[in-house]
Amino acid sequence: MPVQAMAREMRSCSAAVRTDWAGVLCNRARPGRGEDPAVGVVERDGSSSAHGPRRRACLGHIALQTVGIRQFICDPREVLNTYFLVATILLPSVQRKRAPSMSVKSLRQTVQGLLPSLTPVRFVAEDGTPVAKPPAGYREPSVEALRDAYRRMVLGRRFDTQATALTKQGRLAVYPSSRGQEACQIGAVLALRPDDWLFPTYRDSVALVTRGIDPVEVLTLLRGDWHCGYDPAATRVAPQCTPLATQVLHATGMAEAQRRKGEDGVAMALIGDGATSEGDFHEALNFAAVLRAPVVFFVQNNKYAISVPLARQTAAPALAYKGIGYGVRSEQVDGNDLVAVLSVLTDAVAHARAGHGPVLVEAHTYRMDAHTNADDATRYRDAEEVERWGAADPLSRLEAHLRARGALTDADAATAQQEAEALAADLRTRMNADTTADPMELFDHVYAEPTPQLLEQRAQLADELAETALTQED
Ligand SMILES: Cc1ncc(C[n+]2csc(CCOP(=O)(O)OP(=O)(O)O)c2C)c(N)n1
Ligand SMILES: [Mg+2]
Repeated sequence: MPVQAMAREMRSCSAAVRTDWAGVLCNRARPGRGEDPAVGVVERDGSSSAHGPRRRACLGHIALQTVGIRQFICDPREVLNTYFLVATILLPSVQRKRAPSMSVKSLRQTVQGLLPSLTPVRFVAEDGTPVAKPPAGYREPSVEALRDAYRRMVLGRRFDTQATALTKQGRLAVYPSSRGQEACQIGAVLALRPDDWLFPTYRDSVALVTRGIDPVEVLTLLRGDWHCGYDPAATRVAPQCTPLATQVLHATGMAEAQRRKGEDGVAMALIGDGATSEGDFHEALNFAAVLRAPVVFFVQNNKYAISVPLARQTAAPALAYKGIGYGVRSEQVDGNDLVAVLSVLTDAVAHARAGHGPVLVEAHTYRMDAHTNADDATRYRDAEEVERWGAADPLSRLEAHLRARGALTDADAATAQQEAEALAADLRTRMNADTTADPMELFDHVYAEPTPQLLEQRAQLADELAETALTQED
């Protein structure tokens, strides 16, 4: 029966019969099989069941479950959309990608192509000297790119210390410092094109400043006076994400959407070491690999998830190995070596942009400050460890490297410092001004249609504000 005729019939059916129709549609999507309403029925709540002699769900049904399509039974148009999705997109791609059985040789090649290097990729040693043997397969960024990165690192570090100071003055509710992670923050942004997407976490404010977002707008969320200070669509930077790992799925979805629209944009998700234990991280990797979505997962392994050290978070030899089980090409890099981070991420972005699929990069770095200003890190790590990592500081390393190459003078360093001081002074001035936010805006844009509870709370706040205004008048 043609699909349009099915839709006409379904409109006049009861919900129970529509449920069966969905099963028929799923079943029809099964390649090489005829219609059989007794097989593979999707229940109204989205769960699966099978009727009849063959008690197994059909391929179309499995595909639907795989892409997370549930609750599609009640509206015939949704059923049709789903039918088209399965029949025209998913099944052909499943059939196309079904791997013929691999020879041991090609299996070995495939696995080797996914594996990260045994030790983190590094170009520059801690004292700024180039490593004896430059990593094979990676291109060193130009001196101009490194000089630009240095300037941005100086600005980023000054922004970070100023933001921490603002928490002490009560001008910022909370600030998660990324001191020590500047090579990651800046390397990530410099590897992207302006039309690529960035999906940051709460710790990635320096990356946002590097992307060119006004520092006051960057801090708006952490100031607590508006939902997101900047325009994600204009900047192609998603709001900073606090629920761990959710942004990794968003990035994958955005990357896949760009691919389907025929655009060559890439999405990069920034993520912490602890968040790689979240289910969302694994789902995103799996989806991205199956769909070959142009997304780069950039893990900043700063050795702690608040107070939980890495050794209590994972038994993996390195977090980069989490990619290969899903078929995601993976790499690990010295996260305090800007030269290496920029080189590896530029390569990863190019790989994703060329349609070769997602890449997972783990950067080995260290969170020099506490988790946030509200945390006391001395309770769970010793000063000796912090001091050891201080010697691997990414900013002084790049500076020493550039000076040794004759690519940075005292005057250049002083100019960058002056610019950083001006940025900090401007940030102080503007953050010290009282905000003009309307408290009633708190309820806007939460849901498309506000819930009764939200309306009640809104009314309560309006009453309280009106009472306060009256008291102040008296
Ligand atoms: C889903 C979820 N669970 C728990 C938390 C609480 N939480 C906030 S930050 C954090 C630690 C995350 O560590 P990591 O991923 O290593 O990132 P880092 O803070 O080190 O950058 C936790 C557990 C959260 N925000 N979201
Ligand atoms: Mg961490």
